[in-house]
Amino acid sequence: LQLEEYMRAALQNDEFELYYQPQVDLKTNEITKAEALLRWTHPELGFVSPADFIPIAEESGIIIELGDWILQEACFQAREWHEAGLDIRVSVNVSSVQFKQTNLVDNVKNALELSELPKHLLELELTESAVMSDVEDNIGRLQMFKDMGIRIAVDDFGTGYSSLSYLKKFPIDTLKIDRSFIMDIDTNENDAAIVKAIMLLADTMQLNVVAEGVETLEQLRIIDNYGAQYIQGYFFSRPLPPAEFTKFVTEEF
Ligand code: G
Ligand code: G
Ligand code: MN
Ligand code: NA
Repeated sequence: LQLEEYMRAALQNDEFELYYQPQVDLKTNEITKAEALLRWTHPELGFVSPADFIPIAEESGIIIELGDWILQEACFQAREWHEAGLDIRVSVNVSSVQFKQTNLVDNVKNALELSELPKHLLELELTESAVMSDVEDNIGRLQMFKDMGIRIAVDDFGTGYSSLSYLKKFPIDTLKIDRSFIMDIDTNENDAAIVKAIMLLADTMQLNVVAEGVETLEQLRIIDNYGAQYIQGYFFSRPLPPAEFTKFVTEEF
């Protein structure tokens, strides 16, 4: 309950920040996309992990207001990069609670209008489990975003219960392979087989694949060998504050 109050205050006091983790395109060796990741430093508690406070934000409903802030902030940042000649598509995590909310389409439209961000530079990231509950409703919901020209990625792919027959009905663009499958890919044959299977599936369905959580050169080599195009992970970069992200993309990478 205390954390709940702290979160409400944090929204008022601008304690939240977005960091951005680059996704590298191995084909072009360029960074054209970034995942926005929420960071919170409380004046007394210090750094609080989103893994700890997002569930509370969801239970309390604060995620609606917080989610709106995240969307707007990410759109403004991407628009700033766009203005500077840096076209970075920003991928925003949308909680299942936010996704079920009927206002989400309006809020997304609003964020795009206020920021004047070209629509193709926004991607929404939904977990596999969020997408796979209420399948028929979600197909309609996702189609509304598609019709607006926004991209959709399925996060944590492989950890939920994807019915493959449904997957092909979903108007989505990208599968993000969960990092639990990448972690031991060099030693665990099952994980390697799962990653290969996901990539084959994505290829057939003409979806992009992002391999998440690539930390080592060995993991990168294996994934590259499987034909993976997009890589996100500490091997290239941790999530960075906006100014450091700009520097990384333009000077260091
Ligand atoms: O960035 P990090 O690994 O600390 O994130 C931990 C968890 O919090 C991840 O599951 C991630 O998806 C979630 N998370 C981080 N930022 C956001 C955000 O902006 N919105 C939502 N809904 N979840 C987020
Ligand atoms: O659940 P979601 O996929 O949105 O969460 C992404 C989280 O994974 C972020 O919190 C990010 O900090 C974390 N992350 C990104 N790359 C790596 C990595 O290479 N290793 C580890 N351990 N975590 C990572
Ligand atoms: Mn994500
Ligand atoms: Na993930």
